[in-house]
Amino acid sequence: MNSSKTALILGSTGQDGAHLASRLISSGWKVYCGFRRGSGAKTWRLQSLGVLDKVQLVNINIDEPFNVVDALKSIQPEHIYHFAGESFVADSFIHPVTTIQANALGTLHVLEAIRHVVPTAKLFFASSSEVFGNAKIGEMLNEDSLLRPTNPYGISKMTAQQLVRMYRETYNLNATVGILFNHEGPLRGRNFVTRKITYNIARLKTSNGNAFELGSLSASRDWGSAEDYIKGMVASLEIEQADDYVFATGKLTSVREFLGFSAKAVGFYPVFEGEGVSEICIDKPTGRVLARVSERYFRPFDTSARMGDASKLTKKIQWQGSRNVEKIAREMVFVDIDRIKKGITNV
Ligand code: F7E
Repeated sequence: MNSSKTALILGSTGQDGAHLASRLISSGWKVYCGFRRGSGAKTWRLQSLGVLDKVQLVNINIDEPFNVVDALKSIQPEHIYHFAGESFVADSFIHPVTTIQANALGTLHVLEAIRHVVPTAKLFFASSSEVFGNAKIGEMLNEDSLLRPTNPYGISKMTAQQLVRMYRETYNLNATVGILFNHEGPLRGRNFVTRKITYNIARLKTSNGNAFELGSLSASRDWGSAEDYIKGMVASLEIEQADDYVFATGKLTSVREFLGFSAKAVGFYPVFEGEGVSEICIDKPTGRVLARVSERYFRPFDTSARMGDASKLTKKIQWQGSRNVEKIAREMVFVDIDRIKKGITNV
């Protein structure tokens, strides 16, 4: 038990923040959950994991440098996990300035505050596989792969992760970078494609509702489990020396396949007909249309399929995922069915 240790999670109202808070609480940490004013209502994730009344909620806006300084002065955390900022890639094309400000400048504020207030604290910074942009087909990406982001979000994360490395090398901060490939679970927001699919499949299974719309079904991602990745993040901060680590499964799955897994899990028999924007997913025995493609969800430029090589992390902490993508889809769709049955519609 680490009963005397204090952790601060910046950006605690999202999927990762909630899983992390729960994990740290169960290991005896005192946990401060930073959230930005306006996201106060999003404590449903902490609540659903049963930790809302066990953590200290604290209003921290990383856009405000002195707000971070004051928070660190009063909390004096030993471990800081930085998840705060913008996370929806598609929106970053619409809000490039906000994205760069929140993710790049916000991270700089966090680093400066740590350097001046708690220079011996350990930091975990959640970066993203979007820093790699369009990698070569079949290339396994690792900590030394070329960074060539192709959207404002990727550029903001690349800038932030380079700042973290710089503060590690220049000011000797114990700052670790996690380069996280997509990671999913029932606490994902509905704007991300996996949860959009499982929520809608659950809705169609439990009602006579209409088909839903998706963007490119051929888009592929290296999808892992959020809970598994959180386990790895916590373990990575237990390593004495800070470093960079890729979190990934090394396997690609298309949106079409993820839709297939989710639909099959609840007893549909999904088949795909047509091509491109005319492609539809049908439940074969009933002929019911489950999903259609709509150009509305195409991105100005979608990052190509990328796979990560997590062997450095695996070697260091014997880390490995406990769920494959089919299992993740199954777990997510059944949680969504359960929520609908209980009348929980606002998450
Ligand atoms: O899209 C395609 C879409 O929005 C996945 C974030 O955690 O991982 C996440 O970013 C793929 C893309 O995640 C729809 O075009 C098709 O190819 O779930 P997503 P993302 O953009 O990969 C990275 C590593 C992060 O760091 C981010 O913070 O699915 N897709 N149809 C769709 N995507 C959405 N959202 N909606 C659709 O209807």
